[in-house]
Amino acid sequence: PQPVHLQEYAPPAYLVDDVHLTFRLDPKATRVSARIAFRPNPAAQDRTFFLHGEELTLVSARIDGQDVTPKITPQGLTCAVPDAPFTWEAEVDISPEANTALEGLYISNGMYCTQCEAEGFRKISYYPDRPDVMAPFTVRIEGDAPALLSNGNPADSGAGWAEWHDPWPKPAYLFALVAGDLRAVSEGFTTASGRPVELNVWVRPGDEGRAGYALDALKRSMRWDESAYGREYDLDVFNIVAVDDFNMGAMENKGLNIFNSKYVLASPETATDRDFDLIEGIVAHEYFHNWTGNRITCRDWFQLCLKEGLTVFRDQQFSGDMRSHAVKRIEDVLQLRARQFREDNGPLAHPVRPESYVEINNFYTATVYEKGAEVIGMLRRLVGPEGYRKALDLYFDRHDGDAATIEDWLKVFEDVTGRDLTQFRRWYSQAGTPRLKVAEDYADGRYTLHLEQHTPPTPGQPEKAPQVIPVAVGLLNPNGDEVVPTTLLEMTEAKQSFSFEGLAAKPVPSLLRGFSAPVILERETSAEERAFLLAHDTDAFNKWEAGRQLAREVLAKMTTEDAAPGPAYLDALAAVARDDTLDPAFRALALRLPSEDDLAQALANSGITPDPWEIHAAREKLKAAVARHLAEQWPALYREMACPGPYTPSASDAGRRALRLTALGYLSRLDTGDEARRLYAEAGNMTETIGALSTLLEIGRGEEEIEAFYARWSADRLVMDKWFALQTSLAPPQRAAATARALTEHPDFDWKTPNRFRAVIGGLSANAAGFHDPSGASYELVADWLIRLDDVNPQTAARMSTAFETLGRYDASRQARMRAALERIAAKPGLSRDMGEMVGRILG
Ligand code: DPP
Ligand code: ZN
Repeated sequence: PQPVHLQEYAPPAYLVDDVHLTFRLDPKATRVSARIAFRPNPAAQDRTFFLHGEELTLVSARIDGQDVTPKITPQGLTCAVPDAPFTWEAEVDISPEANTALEGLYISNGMYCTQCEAEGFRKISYYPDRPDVMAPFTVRIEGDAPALLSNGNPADSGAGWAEWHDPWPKPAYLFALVAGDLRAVSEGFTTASGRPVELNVWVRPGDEGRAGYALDALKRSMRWDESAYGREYDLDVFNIVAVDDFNMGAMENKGLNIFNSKYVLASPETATDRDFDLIEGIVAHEYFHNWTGNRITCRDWFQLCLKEGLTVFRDQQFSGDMRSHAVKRIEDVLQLRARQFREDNGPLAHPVRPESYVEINNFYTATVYEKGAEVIGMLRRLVGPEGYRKALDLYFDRHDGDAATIEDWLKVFEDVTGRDLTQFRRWYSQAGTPRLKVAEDYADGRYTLHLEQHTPPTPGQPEKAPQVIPVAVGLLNPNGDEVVPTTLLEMTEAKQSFSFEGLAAKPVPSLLRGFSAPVILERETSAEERAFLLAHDTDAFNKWEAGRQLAREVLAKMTTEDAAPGPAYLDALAAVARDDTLDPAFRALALRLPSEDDLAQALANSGITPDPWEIHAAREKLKAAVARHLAEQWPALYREMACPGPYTPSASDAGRRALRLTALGYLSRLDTGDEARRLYAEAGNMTETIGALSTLLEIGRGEEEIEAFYARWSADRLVMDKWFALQTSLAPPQRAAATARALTEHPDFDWKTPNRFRAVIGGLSANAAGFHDPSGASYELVADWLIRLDDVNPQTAARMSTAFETLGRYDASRQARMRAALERIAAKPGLSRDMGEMVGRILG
């Protein structure tokens, strides 16, 4: 398959003024009739009339009422058309039941549902399926389900049919249809200017009791977007639907968001604090797309970060406002490093705005989303909150109704602030994580930081130019007092120095406060200085970061030299554990060790070949050492952090539970799991149940509890996903492959459901030591299942091939085995375009 290039963008030959669709629903043969008003696009050179269409059976086609015979290919059709506005009518048959790829119209648990982003609409109707063709849609659904839903406002309905009208012009990827036996959990909302809106969360009968939190998160998101961005909702209804079979997290279809049920349904008994947190963030994310994505959409798929980076940034701000900014920032950076830095430093590295792709579904990545959000955070830091708000106001004003580009986006910042963003644009075009090397000197009251930036080569980009790096810095004196508050240094050169005058003593710098740029800081410093910052830094992120760096260095030494953990680290940790002036959620984060994959990444970055089994062993040893060093504190902390009263998912209670469960984790290294077993037996909510169970699994116990959990929850699909994922992700390295294999033979392993597949196979890939079993058993198992899934659901299969993206880090023997597994996938007859591209890029 040929790649598509950003450079080759050409405007659409025909524009659409109006779309009418009628669906006569049937599992095997749904008839879709389309009536579309086209007109030649004056801005286009080309006059070829081409409509995308895949896996459609054309029944009839007419232009202005006259039958026509289009020329059909597997990708779409062409037809001779008038050189003037005309009406196109076509009927096609499609088979939702046969659609296992979950793209287009498909059936999940007897319910009809769609997913059109990025290019699924072409499996529903012949259409110019590209985001720069926007039109109002009217949709009629005929079927015998209690709920018949589409985008926009309800227009009319009767027994067995319903009509919807969406007045806002939209691209086809935002089309949605849902039909099934669904119940609405509803509430009213009035926008700032007084528009009444009906909010509905649609769930399967029996799930009504689990929709409340999503509804509440939706109302808070709507209010927040009004006050933080001045953006109001623009239809009479807002529908959210929960569906069990879904490739992604959720989808922002206009007025009809469709969610993976995992990110909607929650009750204290079945969902963890983490689930509640994710539901809040994802409901907000999809809602915020109404302006950043829907009202202003993307010109083409290369501009995906225009809507995703911005919307992630917005949902991060929202969650920070709802909870704690410090904790949210730490969690976001943890994710960024775990997923995006990993991607950016391997064979799949690509710019935030990619310049070519074979299959766009492969570019819904951590780089486009999370690094895309970091780039916006940097912009905001550079222009300040007021400049940012003004630029956004202009963006909404100037581009409402447009399919826009990154150039449009940056131009509003230039126009509002007068800043030249030419160099800043490199953040969109250069892949790879910049390294920022720091040296310093001090003499006569003058302290100078010498900064040097360098970005390693990435596929297709051997040379990199210097980027604009906002470096937020504060200085502390040796007593721990802050002598220079946070100052923003703007680095633009490859090498640059910044001085601070009038300092009485050599200060301790706190660099890259708040993680002010997505870079890797390289600075030689002592464990004592890190411990000092962990104790004294006023910047919460850097306080945590100091502890993290310390832990990483201790772990690296333990892994490569078999050294014992030094007192600087253990004492600093003890101080954090004891400090009840600190937010419990922050303490929990500070007391947790870096993940095994984080350490592998750090070792690889410093030129050492990581051995996942040695890392695992060292981390276990460190856990035991921390457990012993603070032996007296864990039981007390565990007791004190118990939440009185009934469960609430509030940030403060969740923080206490997180600290309590962290204490339990260490405690269990000393009491062989007695306390965890007690908690498992008594737990009144899923957070504690999972906390106790994972603690037991981590120390190689919990067999009885795993059985009991199954007996209690086997009828609950979302809870069972947890049961599967825990076992594969926490299996001891030697047993991981066998555990996963056994679970794939379990009668409840519904492998065609993406959530279940991800729980088992994704759980194994997330078990760093288990996945990198030196025998290659896990590589083989994952490859077998990716090959199998590829026939059924290429999008999900391809996404999960990223398990192999770290190939280059490891020893020759592991590399050879990973390579063999990938080559076996590559050789599969009929390999999908999705998987072909991924495996090809990973193999290089
Ligand atoms: N656009 C969706 C989201 O990021 C993903 N398909 O919310
Ligand atoms: Zn999104």
